Amino acid sequence: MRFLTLPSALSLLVISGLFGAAFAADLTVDMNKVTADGTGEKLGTVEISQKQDGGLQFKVDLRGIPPGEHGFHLHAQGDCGTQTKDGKPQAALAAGPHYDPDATKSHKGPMRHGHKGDLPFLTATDKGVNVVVSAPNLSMADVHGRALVVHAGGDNYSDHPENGGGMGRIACGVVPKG
Ligand SMILES: [Cu+2]
Repeated sequence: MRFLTLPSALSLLVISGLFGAAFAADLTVDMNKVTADGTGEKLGTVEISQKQDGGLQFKVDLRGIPPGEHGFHLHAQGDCGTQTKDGKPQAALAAGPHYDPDATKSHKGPMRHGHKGDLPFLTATDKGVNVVVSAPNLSMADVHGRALVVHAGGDNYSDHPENGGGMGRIACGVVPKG
């Protein structure tokens, strides 16, 4: 057995310290199933952290999500309640539209200048979703008191079809106020 020299032991400590800082969640959001009947069981969590090089990181851990691609966005209102549209109750419609503080009215995905709340779409396997995604345009001040929403359909990062094709809302979580 070979012992670590003092300098290499110290550099290991520094490296683990850096990783600790990079992956420590600043905020944890509980995500619940949403249907036209209202809010259902907890499906998992999203841990949000500030990235060292700017932007935010979202560690998404969800079960009970159908396999395939799902649109994922920050919506403007911190409310996952049902709201009626065209005479029918709609899951989590109270979360409002995609967060769009610059009023671009344009859905372009996380890397371009449109809705600031556009996040990378999630890909679920038969085990659910367990990924880390980044949004370079967002800061912690943007997310507080808003809602994270997962959609039934995918996201092509354009306005055709509307909002990238995500359709209905299947999971939702209110981001705590700071
Ligand atoms: Cu959305």
